[in-house]
Amino acid sequence: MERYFHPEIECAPVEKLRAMQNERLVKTVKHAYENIPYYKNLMDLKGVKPEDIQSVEDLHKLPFLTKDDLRDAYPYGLLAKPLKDVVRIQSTSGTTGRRVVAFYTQHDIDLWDECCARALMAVGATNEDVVQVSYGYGLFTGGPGLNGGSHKVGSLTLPMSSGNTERQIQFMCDLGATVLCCTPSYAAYLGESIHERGLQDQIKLKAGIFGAEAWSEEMRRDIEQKLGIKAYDIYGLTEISGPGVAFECSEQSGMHINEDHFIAEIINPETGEVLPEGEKGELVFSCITKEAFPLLRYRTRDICVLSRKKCSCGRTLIKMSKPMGRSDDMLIVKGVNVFPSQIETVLLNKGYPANYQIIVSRENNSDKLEVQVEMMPEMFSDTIREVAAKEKELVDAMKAMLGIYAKVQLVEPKSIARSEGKAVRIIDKRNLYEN
Ligand code: DLL
Repeated sequence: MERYFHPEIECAPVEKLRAMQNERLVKTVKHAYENIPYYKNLMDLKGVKPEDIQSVEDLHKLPFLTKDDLRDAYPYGLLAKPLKDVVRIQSTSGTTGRRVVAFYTQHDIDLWDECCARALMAVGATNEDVVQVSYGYGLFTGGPGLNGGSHKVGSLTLPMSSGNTERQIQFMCDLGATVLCCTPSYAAYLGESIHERGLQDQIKLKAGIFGAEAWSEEMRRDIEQKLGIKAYDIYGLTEISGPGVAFECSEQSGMHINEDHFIAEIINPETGEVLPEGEKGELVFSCITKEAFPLLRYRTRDICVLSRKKCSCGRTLIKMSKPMGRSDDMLIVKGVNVFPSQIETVLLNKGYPANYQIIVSRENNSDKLEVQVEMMPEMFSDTIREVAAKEKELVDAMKAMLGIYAKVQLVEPKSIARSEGKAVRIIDKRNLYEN
């Protein structure tokens, strides 16, 4: 039996949803224009006034927002509420320039929790379930988001956070966890670890909600088989709230977008032109219920397809495909967002030329990041020990910049292939996206 957290919305006639979106969009544009000087300026530059936006049809008139705007306006420049009304921040990894800080009023947290509650109920969770949340807690949105959703459903919530696999498995067995929330790579790793310990029979899991990084259908089958569960996808990003912007239902083919809170568009990433439903392009979101951080036409850089085809679960909310790639060069390694420019900054700061290559692979369901850097010619006569010390210095600097370990290998000068056009900086061997 299909379960819904808010059936009147999730299964509402499309016209009803559209009317709700129109009303909320008009309100949010006015709110953003009046309370965010940075955004008012962008609208003024484009010659758009709040009155020009009367419905979703007018959305295309608004300027786009990008990560660069978030950087320019860091930290408070896109905040639409006085600090006294704001109760929380969440953030992505990365150093100041790349870090995204999102703000929430209590109302914003409540609606985010509801989005996650919808995702949990869509995989069958009820107040009789035991939900193990093994996403990271803290600044990352994964833990707090699913934690809030689980509370809303009334499930017993295990706020495990990530890591400490031994303890994860012990709690899972002892407390009889029935729903697992974590990254797909960690789910696969947990599955393997449970098998290694011969504990399959003690696991009561029936479903899992996995997202925050790309994963293939093959990986889904692997996780389902190892953990004896149904594995569902969940999508979101810090800028827009966190997990629960979209979630999978029993059909397991694409994720329903919570359209009463977020309007989705697909654009051509080169030209910014809005593409018709069914065409592949970059996903753009407008938040229409948020108070503190109501981003409008935010470019996610995720490439996907939208579809309003009838879904067997009964929901009428539009669906997005699994992301099929990115329109920028961001990598997600061990769930952490990594930009090649951060790696380049470390190298340049340490005096290395920008001749490097980033190699990402996955071994035993765990991501490995390696950076090959050309030595400076004068290092050529260094002893092995001296080279190792320089590699260690770079490893430490990368760790400080990225927050994760990257193996660094110093290679001979001129040994990294030069390209005639755009440098090929990234070799991603993981084949994450299925096109
Ligand atoms: O990853 C929020 C989240 C937490 C989603 C837990 C799902 C579960 P960020 O760290 O801001 O937020 O990273 C957002 O991660 O633009 C996508 O590129 C990628 N991403 C998120 N979910 C998926 C998914 C969280 N299901 C960025 N499949 C997004 C593929 C995903 N990529």
